Amino acid sequence: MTDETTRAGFVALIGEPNAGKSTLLNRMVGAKVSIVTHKVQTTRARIRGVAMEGAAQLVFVDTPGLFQPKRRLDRAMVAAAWGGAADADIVVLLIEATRGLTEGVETILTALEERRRPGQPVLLAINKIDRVQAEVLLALTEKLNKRFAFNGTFLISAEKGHGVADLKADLAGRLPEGPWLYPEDQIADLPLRMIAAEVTREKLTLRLHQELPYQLTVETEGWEEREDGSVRIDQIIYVLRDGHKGIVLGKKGETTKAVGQAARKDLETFLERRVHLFLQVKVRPGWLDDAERFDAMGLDFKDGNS
Ligand SMILES: Nc1nc2c(ncn2[C@@H]2O[C@H](COP(=O)(O)OP(=O)(O)OP(=O)(O)O)[C@@H](O)[C@H]2O)c(=O)[nH]1
Ligand SMILES: [Mg+2]
Repeated sequence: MTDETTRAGFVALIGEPNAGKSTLLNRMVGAKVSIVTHKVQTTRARIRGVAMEGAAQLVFVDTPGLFQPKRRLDRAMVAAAWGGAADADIVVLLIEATRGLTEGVETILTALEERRRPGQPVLLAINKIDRVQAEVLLALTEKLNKRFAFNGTFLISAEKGHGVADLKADLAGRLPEGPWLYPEDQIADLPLRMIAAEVTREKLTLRLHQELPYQLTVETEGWEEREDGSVRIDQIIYVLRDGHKGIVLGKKGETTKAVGQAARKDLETFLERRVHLFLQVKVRPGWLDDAERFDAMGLDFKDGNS
C-alpha cells in the first residue's frame, strides 16, 4: 500500500468524426468499450471508459464526432458531444495528422473558445502520426498552437499506441484530488445491453454500404442468463424502409447471419462466456424521429430540436 493521494475526474475526447476518439478510449481502458469503424459518425452517444494511472482514476468520455448536423439524430449527437466537453475536468481535442487544420477543426476551435470554462485545460492530441512524416507534425503542431491556447500537445497513434502513455500520465497529473468515482476494476459505464447493441451496430456498419449504417439502429430486447453460464441476447435492428430490410438481411439472410456471427464472437470475448445472439430486422419508418429510440441510444431527443 502507498499513501499516495487519490485523484479522479473526467476527460472528454472530442474531435471531428473519424479522428480516432473511440480508438483512443479503448486503448486507454485496455478493452474494447466503444465501437470503431473506418466510417464517420460511428459513435452516437457519450461512452465512458475507466482507466487507472497510479493512484489516479481517469474517466474517459468518448463523444460523437463534431460536424455540421443536418438531421435530428445528428443534432442530438453533436449536443451530446459538447455536453461531454462541458462536464469534463479536461478536454482532449483529437486531430488527424493526415488532415490537419480543416474547416471542421476550425469550427470546433471557434466553438471551443466560447465554451471552454475558465481554467479548464484543453490538450491537443494529434493522432494517426504513424501515417505522416515528422516535418508535417512539426508544422502542424506550430500552426495549431498559434491558433488556440492549448495546455499541451501530444503526438500520438491511438491505434499503434505511440505517445499514449505520455498523454495518460499528463492527464492523471491534472486531475483534481479526490476519491475514485468507480470501483477499481470497472472499465465501462454503459449498460451491457447497450454495449451489446453497439457491437452489432459496428458489424452492420462495417458490412453495409453508403447511407444504410446511418439509417439503422440496434436495440437489445432480451437478455437471459442461462443456467449453463451462457447468455441469450435478443436484438432488433430498426430500419427505415422495406428495401433496407432486404439489404440488411441479405440473400437468404446471409448478411444478418454474418453480422450475428461476428458480433457474437466479440461479445463472447467481452463478456467472457458463451453467447447466443438472435437478430431480428424490423421496419420502423419514423425511428429517426422517435423519442424512445433516442432514449435507447442514450441521447436526448430534445437536443435534436432545430
Ligand atoms: N493509421 C491509424 N489509424 C487510426 C488511428 N487511430 C484510429 N485510426 C482509425 O481511424 C478510424 C476511425 O477511428 P474511430 O476511433 O472510430 O474514430 P472516432 O473519432 O471515434 O469516429 P466517430 O465515432 O465517427 O466520431 C478507424 O478506422 C481507426 O482504425 C491511428 O493512430 N493510426
Ligand atoms: Mg467514435
